[in-house]
Order: sequence, then structure tokens, then C-alpha cells
Amino acid sequence: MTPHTEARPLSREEVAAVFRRPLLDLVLEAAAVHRRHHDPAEIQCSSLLSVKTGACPEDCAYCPQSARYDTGLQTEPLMALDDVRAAAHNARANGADRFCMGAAWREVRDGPDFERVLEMVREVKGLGLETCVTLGMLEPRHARRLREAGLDFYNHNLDSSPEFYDRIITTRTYEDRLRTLRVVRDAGIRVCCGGILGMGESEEDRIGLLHELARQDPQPESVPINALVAVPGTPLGELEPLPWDEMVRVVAVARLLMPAAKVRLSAGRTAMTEEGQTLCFLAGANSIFLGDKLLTTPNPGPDRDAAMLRKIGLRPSRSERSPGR
Ligand code: SAM
Ligand code: DTB
Ligand code: SF4
Repeated sequence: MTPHTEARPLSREEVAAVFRRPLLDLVLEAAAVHRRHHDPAEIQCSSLLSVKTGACPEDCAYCPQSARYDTGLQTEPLMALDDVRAAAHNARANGADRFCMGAAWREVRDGPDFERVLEMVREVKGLGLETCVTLGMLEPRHARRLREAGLDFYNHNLDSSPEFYDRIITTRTYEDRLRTLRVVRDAGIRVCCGGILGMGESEEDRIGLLHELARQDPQPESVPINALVAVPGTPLGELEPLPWDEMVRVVAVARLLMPAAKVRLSAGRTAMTEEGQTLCFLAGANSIFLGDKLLTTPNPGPDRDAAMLRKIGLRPSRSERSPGR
């Protein structure tokens, strides 16, 4: 029986009961749910670009872009429109159908930088790609303007459970995150919202994250599951890599709780084997980031990924465009 019922989101205890089932039972059931809701031969491919890098005032303990940690990262001001257009072109040539632009901002502010980001959205949309941005906190007027510029998705992660949140970030609250998510939703923009594993959180925290993600109403259309990329110089820079089974378990539970969402195997794929990734795809992951780089850290790159996808028999979807947009 599928644990998610359309009528009622699962309680945290119910999510915990699902989470603690034997891994192979979870994978088997998640694969069945996945096949009922999605074409199992398709994988959605997004490409990332950091349009403003580093010098961020926030203190997210995992993040190489926080100004508080010395990670040797080269900071970059907001990119020029032409360079963004060229990167989007390249991403499309490599098979991406969605282009996601990230800025190391705490929040959006009115002014020339935001106007330029709106231009970027229009340009990328004009190339026939789906558009996504992640810019930190938003006010309704910003969300409205992004929507008018043609924005399809806004990425804003919950990262972990409400209880663990202030262990990794002190400069904003979980409630701030939820508020921005509501602002995005109210503006009619689709939501991309997920978390990070391997930050020293407990099993209970992973259950809490999955519960919070799944009880949003409506549920996020896109759910990135990131494994921490441990960057030296950040407070989490020395943590051990995430064991493969923990990624598979969270992907499977995400698929069971959010049957219609795209579940994205996001950061951390360079540290995974192809076998580990394949098990995640079986358990319902149906989206990845393509390209040599995530925002600031490495990603497998288009050639390696093309070879892996060919081996598994997964084909990048270019069919996500919604009519009239
Ligand atoms: N500044 C904006 C914000 O925090 O919402 C947007 C950019 S921020 C880099 C986007 C997301 O990247 C974060 O919410 C976090 O989930 C993820 N992220 C950042 N550093 C990471 C790391 N080292 N490993 C895994 N995911 C990471
Ligand atoms: C998400 O959940 N993962 C992406 C995207 N949303 C913006 C970011 C991953 C960043 C990994 C660390 C880096 O490359 O800087
Ligand atoms: Fe800034 Fe976003 Fe990194 Fe946090 S995750 S330090 S808000 S760029």
C-alpha cells in the first residue's frame, strides 16, 4: 500500500514508520510508485550556474559561499547577461532542459542587480529552456516580477529538520524559509525544495525533513536531495562522506511521500558510484544536474553522465515545457 494518501498527509510518526522499513522493501515499493506516476525511462536534466558567487552574509555551516569561512573561493559579482546567455546555450547543447541560476544572497533587494536577474530569466526563457533561480528570501513583489519575467521554478531548500536547523544556520529561521516558500507558491511559481544529508543530522532529523517537505500543500514539484559536499574551511568541511544506503533510503521515502514530484539526485554525485546512483534511480530519483560544476563544486560532467545514462537506459526528457509559457 502506498503510504501517501491524497486526502491526508502522513504524521511524523507515520513517516518514521515508513523510513525505518527494510531498504529493499522501500526500494521495491518506491519503484512501483515511481512507475505509476512517471515514465521510468526518462530523466529530467537541469544545469546550474552561479550568477553571483561568494561573500554571502549568511552563516550556513555547509556552504563554501559564506563570507564567514575561508574556503579560498574566488568571489564574483553578478554576471553579465551575455555570459549567462552563453552558459545557457551550452547547457542546452549538453542536453539540459532547465537552467537554474543561483546567487549567494541572503535575500532579494530592489535595484539594478535584481533587474539584471529578471533580464537573465527572460533571456534563458527565450532560449526555450525552463527557468529556475535560487536567490534567498523573497517578498511578494519580487516573486510577482520573477513570475512576469517567465520564471518557472524557485529553489529554496529546507535543508534539514526544524530541530536541527539552528545547528547549521543561525542567521535565519526555519519559519523564514517556510514564509518564502509560501510567497513563491502564492505568486504561481512552481516550487523546488529539498534538503542536504550528511551534515551530522540524526535519522530523526531526516524523518523530520521528509515530513516537512511532504506536508507542504501543494507538495513541491521538484525535490532536490543533496549529499553534503564537504568543503575544507567550512564548519562541516571535515565530515565523512554519506554512506550510499542513506541516500537510497531518503530518495525512496521522498518518492513514496511525494509521488508526483521530480526527485533530484543533486549535490554529491561525484562521491557516489554509478551503482549507488542507479539504485537511487530505481528508487525513484528522476532528475539530476548536468555539467562540470554545481554552483562552486565539481559535478561528474556531461560526457560521464551521458555514458552512465546510456548504460542504464535513461533518456533526458525535453518535454517539460508547460504550454503558453
Ligand atoms: N543563497 C540562496 C539560499 O541559500 O537559498 C541560494 C543559493 S544556496 C547555495 C542553494 C542551496 O545549495 C542551499 O540551500 C543548500 O541546500 C545547497 N548547498 C550549498 N552548499 C552545499 C554543499 N556544500 N553541499 C550540498 N548542498 C549545498
Ligand atoms: C540544490 O538543492 N542543490 C543545488 C541547487 N539546489 C541550487 C546547489 C548545490 C550546491 C553544492 C555546493 C556548491 O557547488 O557550491
Ligand atoms: Fe549564502 Fe545560500 Fe550559501 Fe547560505 S547557502 S551561505 S544563504 S549562498
